[in-house]
Amino acid sequence: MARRALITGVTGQDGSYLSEYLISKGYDVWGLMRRTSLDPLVKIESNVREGKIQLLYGNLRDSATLRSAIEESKPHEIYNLAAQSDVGISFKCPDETMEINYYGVGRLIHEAIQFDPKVRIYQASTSEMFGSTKPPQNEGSTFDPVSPYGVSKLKAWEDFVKPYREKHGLFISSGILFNHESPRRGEHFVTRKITISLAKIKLGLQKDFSLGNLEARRDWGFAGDYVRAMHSMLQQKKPDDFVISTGESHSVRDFVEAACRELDMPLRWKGKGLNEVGHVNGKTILVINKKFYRPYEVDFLCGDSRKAQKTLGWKPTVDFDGLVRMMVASDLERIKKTSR
Ligand code: F7E
Repeated sequence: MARRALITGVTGQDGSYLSEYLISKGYDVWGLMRRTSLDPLVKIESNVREGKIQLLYGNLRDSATLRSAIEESKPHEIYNLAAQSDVGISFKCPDETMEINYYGVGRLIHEAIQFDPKVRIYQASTSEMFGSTKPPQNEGSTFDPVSPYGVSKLKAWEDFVKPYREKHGLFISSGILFNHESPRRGEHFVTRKITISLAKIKLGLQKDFSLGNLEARRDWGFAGDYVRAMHSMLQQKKPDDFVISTGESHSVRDFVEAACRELDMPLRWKGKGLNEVGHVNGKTILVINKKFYRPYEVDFLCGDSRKAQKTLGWKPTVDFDGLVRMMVASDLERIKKTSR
């Protein structure tokens, strides 16, 4: 009999890659999605059409919907990928962030174990939990979040994941995932904002764009690699926490420069701080806007994923340059097609 997985947040970047990976492994995949007025299915459309993902309407804010989704899908494994995942927005909407990322986790775990205490649960933790802790960050590092998003994820781990696992013997693993990107990344995250804007500028469809802090450093990996680690965590003998990262850290500025190189755009920087601009062939293509700065910033993330490499046998297959190349090529191609 096929194993059954229920994925919350199935319509997002990670949900789409994970559902494809689990389908390729012979799973029956069920996805929980929120009702919204937009069409959120673009990333998983063909698998839904072909009946490879069964969709259930539900919401981490609503226990009754979680209960019925779990009763219907009867999962062996639950992957909790749904979240208010925008760190910048979390400063503006701290209550909503907490409601989904903290209370939502409590509701889901509670309903899941009522249904079957042996169900295996994956919780999406995040490098934002490390906050201002110095790199390299690993499972033994101190957590010191600086955003409502980081706090909500850390609280969920402290109050639900760790105690349910250690005191009640439940199988709940958490992946402390560092930034993971792809051509399917949401358009408001910095990497995708850069690749879309530069592709449009290259094609003459846009003049310039704005960014905030160029000096923040992130450990950016490929989301397609990271979902393999999520699955592997639930196949282990014991539940645990694992850092998933590439071990390579770059600044936002480095990302802009690498994307410009891919597009053969000779970028020059001029000025300083809020007055800095990026020029290409004498034209300003990039300006700094205070509005994209955060009240508190995580300055430097670089993960040490040796535990995952040793225990899960997991390794990333895409490095920084490969990731930038993949994202730039995909946006350039897509925008060329749609602007014809
Ligand atoms: O920002 C800086 C910004 O929004 C990256 C989420 O998936 O990864 C993600 O969180 C950096 C920050 O991702 C702009 O200040 C500059 O330093 O792409 P981001 P994030 O905040 O690191 C973690 C692991 C998660 O768990 C989260 O859910 O880029 N930055 N200028 C900008 N960021 C944005 N979004 N827009 C700008 O214009």
